[in-house]
Amino acid sequence: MIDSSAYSAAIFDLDGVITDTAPLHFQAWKATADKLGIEFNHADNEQLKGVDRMASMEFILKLGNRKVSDPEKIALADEKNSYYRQLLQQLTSKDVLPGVRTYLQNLRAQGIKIGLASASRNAPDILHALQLTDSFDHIANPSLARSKPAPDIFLYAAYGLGVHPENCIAFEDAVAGLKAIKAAGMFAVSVGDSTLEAHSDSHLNSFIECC
Ligand code: B16
Ligand code: MG
Repeated sequence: MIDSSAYSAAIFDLDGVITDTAPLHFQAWKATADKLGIEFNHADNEQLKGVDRMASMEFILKLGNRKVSDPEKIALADEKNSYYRQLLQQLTSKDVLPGVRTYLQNLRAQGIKIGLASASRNAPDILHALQLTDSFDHIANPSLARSKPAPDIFLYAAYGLGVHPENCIAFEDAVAGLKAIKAAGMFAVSVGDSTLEAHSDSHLNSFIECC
């Protein structure tokens, strides 16, 4: 059981914690990989959780032992993002993962500040589609942050909330993200796959356990 009342702020990763966009990322990256003639499967997609867009593009090119120019790489990543954003149009408030909405309401009722620390540049639009924008006090901007496992995005979220990192609890579904939380000096909670427990201070299979 997580005792969030011991903290002044709770910071959340988005993809895999608040909602599951991994299948949509997979569909869009698969289209890019197919176009390049590169084999790309679900296990490969798992490696991309918490990894930012350009690093994901580079991972796929490396998978196929392919080299392309920088402008071509950017064009391919932009094309993937356009397709991903089309797929995001199917997201609704029903796609919030079980227990999350109630947990966010409980945190707010306890006066605990709520922040978002996602690598996704699409995060504000995803929160809007999920009808969760008003549940967050601050959304950290990933564009100036070094990628997870660097602590930057979690530190930006804490700064935006005006809370010292050691008074923050943070939730993640990816190893790189859990490393980022620990590097930021926060209490790390892994969500989902039980193998993540090795990298966190506490584990939740689902937020249903908090309701
Ligand atoms: P975008 P998170 C991450 O979000 C996803 O896990 C990862 O698969 C994705 O490549 C990354 O966002 C960037 O997303 O292309 O939308 O900017 O888990 O940090 O919330
Ligand atoms: Mg994630």
